[in-house]
Amino acid sequence: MTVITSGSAYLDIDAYACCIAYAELLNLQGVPARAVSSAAPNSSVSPTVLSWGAAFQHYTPQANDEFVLVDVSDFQHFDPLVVLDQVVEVIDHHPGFERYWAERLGCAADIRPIGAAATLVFQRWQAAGLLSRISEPSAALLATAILDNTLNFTGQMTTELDVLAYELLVQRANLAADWPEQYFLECQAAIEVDLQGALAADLKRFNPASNLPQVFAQMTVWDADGLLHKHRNEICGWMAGQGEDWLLNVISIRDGKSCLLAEPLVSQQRLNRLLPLEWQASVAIVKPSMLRKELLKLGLNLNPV
Ligand SMILES: [Mn+2]
Repeated sequence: MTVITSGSAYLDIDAYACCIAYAELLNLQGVPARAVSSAAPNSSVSPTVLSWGAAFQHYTPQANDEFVLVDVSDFQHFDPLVVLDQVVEVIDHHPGFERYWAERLGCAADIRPIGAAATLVFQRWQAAGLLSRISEPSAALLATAILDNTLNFTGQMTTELDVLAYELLVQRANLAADWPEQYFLECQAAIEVDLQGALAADLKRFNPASNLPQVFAQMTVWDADGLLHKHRNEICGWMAGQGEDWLLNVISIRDGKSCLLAEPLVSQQRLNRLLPLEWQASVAIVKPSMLRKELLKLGLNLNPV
């Protein structure tokens, strides 16, 4: 049996889609395969996505199982059910472990900088000439994973290949024209139901040498202005409880911007050294949106005074 699986902490929509759609392709090609995971989906696997009924399968380990890793290549972070020596293929878009896997697996390691791992799985379907036979749920999952991981095609890792894959997949997926908006609104609703959980789930701590605020949270929503209007007090209260130097980066898909929320003056001053910002009521707008890892790059490149 070939087991298609991903990371250990949680499944985002990209990992979720890749497992299911790649297992379907292998089965169609006569290779017995299952999508298996010990991890739970996170808020990017929205209620509508779950309603499509594509599911992971039960798994009883057998000695000669082979493993395919999707959307993960860091061997400290993959699902505990994986037997490292029995990994036969890796499909991923996270940097850092390309050489390790290339030496181990040769061309069976497909790790490339691209918006979504789902785009790489789409390319497998296309190369096999089987795209006309992909199921509706698998096409919809891969398309939604591309939307999410590319921040609706505004993220810096987005490529032409992601755009093309999405165009071809939506034709097979029977998705509504306003699906991107509906999807990101659903994710926002899930965040708003458990705001503190969402803040905690994507919070990183930096030391002062990074030139970033020491507590740095990030979230992706449809409408950042709406979120901040409704929940600003709760957010500020919770963030202040994490430290005296903090920032929340709210990525707003609707308008392709980042809202940086930082109440402490020291945090605003740190950010002012990285890029020109205008603060109004502790919020500064950055357009186009920026990811935390892009701000980190600015901080690390800053020469100490
Ligand atoms: Mn991904």
